[in-house]
Amino acid sequence: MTGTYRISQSDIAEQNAKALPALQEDYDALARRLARGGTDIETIAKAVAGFGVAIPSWGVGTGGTRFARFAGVGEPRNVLDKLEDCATIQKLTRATPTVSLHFPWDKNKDVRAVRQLGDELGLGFDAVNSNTFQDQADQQHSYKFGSLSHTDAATRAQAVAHNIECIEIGKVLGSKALTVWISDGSNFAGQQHFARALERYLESMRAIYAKLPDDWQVFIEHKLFEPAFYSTVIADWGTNYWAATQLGPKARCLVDLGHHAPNTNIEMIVARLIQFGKLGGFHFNDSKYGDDDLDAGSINPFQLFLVFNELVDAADRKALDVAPAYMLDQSHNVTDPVESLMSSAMELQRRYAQACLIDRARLEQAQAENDALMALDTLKSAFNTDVSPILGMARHRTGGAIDPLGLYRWSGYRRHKSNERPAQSKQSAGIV
Ligand SMILES: [Mn+2]
Repeated sequence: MTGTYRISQSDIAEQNAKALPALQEDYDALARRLARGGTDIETIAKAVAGFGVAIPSWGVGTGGTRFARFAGVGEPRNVLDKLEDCATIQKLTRATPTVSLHFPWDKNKDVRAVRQLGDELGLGFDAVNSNTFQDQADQQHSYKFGSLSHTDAATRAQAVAHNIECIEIGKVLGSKALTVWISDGSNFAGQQHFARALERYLESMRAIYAKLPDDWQVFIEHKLFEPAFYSTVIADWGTNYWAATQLGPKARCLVDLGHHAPNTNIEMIVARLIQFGKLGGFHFNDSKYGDDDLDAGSINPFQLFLVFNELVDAADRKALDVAPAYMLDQSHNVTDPVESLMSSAMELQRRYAQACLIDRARLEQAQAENDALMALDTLKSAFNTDVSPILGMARHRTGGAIDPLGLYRWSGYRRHKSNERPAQSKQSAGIV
């Protein structure tokens, strides 16, 4: 069972009342400034209020590296505790209305009870994630040398069956998508036949695809390295696009920002996938070196802004036939996961709001005239605008906290949870 402590709406109202006068003053000043450029602040505030990103259930626990995991206090012990933390993030930020579950990590005897708690907490369920990158205690065949692309047919069949089971669980939850990431690949030149491995993958994916309900999608996630360090079967967006195209209209590509080589032009990958009608969604995070799973926008906020520039541009041009699914995918090793997830969700809102501020006519003109400097200046002037008052006002109007981090710390939520959730000795260790 979940704990009893919850941050109340009256706590939020009480704290917001103190912060509102200053917020209103800043909001009005920004409204006047934006109006000079012909932008109505209310339009942006409404867009921000409608923005939502899914919380990954694995994100509310303390992560870890290959070396160690340093457990936090009051960590969620099961999927129900995780939902409780996700609901807290949503209550304060109003930017995270859904949760993305991961199986078998989030397995519960009673899936309906999970759905019911979600309903009670006002949380929906985004894509379900399968896991064929580690062996479970009760499984017959090992994934040591791969899963959906394994050389052994029985191992592939087991991995396919697991993905189909995820779809079945997702149906009960009300999910509409399955995210598939495989760790399949090789560590030695010659270890794997590139073409045959990809063919085997596609055959497995076809079996999974055939079980997707009509209104579902499957998101394919590519990653260039790790845990396989020489080659991965779905290494890049090109392979991802090819696989999604082979499978059919319900298959789309998922872009995890950390799954590319450093300095890759991710915003252009996003633009390409939009143009080709195959962008499915995102796993937002940030990185300095590889798949670091750092908090979104903590290293390269401008890149995040440029990704949203492509998304807003596509939405304006009506180039998106389906709204991409936004999910966070981060590992929190040194921070309180609730705080990191709140701050990442708000970071996405910030870059989204700024992307909405871009003067598209001015940008288009600069592009037509090959005025490189003015093109960048158009982007930079939006990026340099402090949209904090818009974010705070959007939260206030939707019942969230003007200052989520401040309110969270003031509430002592983590302290309450550390009493309700005694530390468990059998916490899993290592990277997730
Ligand atoms: Mn990911």
